[in-house]
Amino acid sequence: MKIERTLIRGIGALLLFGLVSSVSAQSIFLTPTGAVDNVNNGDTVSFNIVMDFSGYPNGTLGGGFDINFDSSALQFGGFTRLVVGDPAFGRDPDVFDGLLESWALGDFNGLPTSALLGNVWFQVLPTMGASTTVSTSPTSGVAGPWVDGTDFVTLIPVVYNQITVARPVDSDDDNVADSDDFCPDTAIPEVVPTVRLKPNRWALIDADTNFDTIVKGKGKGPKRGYTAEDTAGCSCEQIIKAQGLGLGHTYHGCSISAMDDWVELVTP
Ligand SMILES: [Ca+2]
Ligand SMILES: [Ca+2]
Repeated sequence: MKIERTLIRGIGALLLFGLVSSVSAQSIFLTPTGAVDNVNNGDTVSFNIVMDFSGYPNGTLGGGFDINFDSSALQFGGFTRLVVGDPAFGRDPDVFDGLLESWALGDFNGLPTSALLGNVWFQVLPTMGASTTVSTSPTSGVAGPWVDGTDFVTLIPVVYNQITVARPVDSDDDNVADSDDFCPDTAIPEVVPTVRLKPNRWALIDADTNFDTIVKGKGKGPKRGYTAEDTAGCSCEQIIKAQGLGLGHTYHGCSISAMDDWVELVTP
């Protein structure tokens, strides 16, 4: 049911945005059903597969294509193939490592000029780097190239596409994605404290994104801690600036109340 709803939403989106008619050359293309530029481990990325031969007056008898992905970045989840044209011509792709080979369709009466062919989905693996791609391409397998719908001989040039799937960008490397980061250009370690860190005061004084403090004598230390994630990507010096805090914080680190106020401010 979920897949069907996704497909129906996909059709609606295509009609709404006129994507089908905006592609001039004959094409078999992927269109993501959700955002693919901000993915994390375990996320599902899903693509509708669309054919658009509206620019080819003779129509097509049919043909096939492949879908390519990097299996070290994406775990193949599954596919749904819709029946388009003569069901006897339709063919499920063979699933290989990094390849769905020879997804095919055809009809002696001609295929529709534009159609949603189905959906394919993957899961983001921890081994994925900053980005990866999923693409359609001419088939390397048993399904043939795209053939003219009138003479059944002429091969039709077809355009394929490639979609980039990317992790969130964290420009200042503070472990908070740009889209969630209240403070760009965070320096770690930061210049605060300019004198020395005091007990119950906080700053990013080493290379990690956990706020540091000191424990006085044999004290137990504060039963708390803050990360750059808690502060929405802001260091003590950036909190001081944003809140207009006094010099004491600059000299000795941000107080617990300054930290708590800020965390509350930035927590949705
Ligand atoms: Ca960041
Ligand atoms: Ca930041």
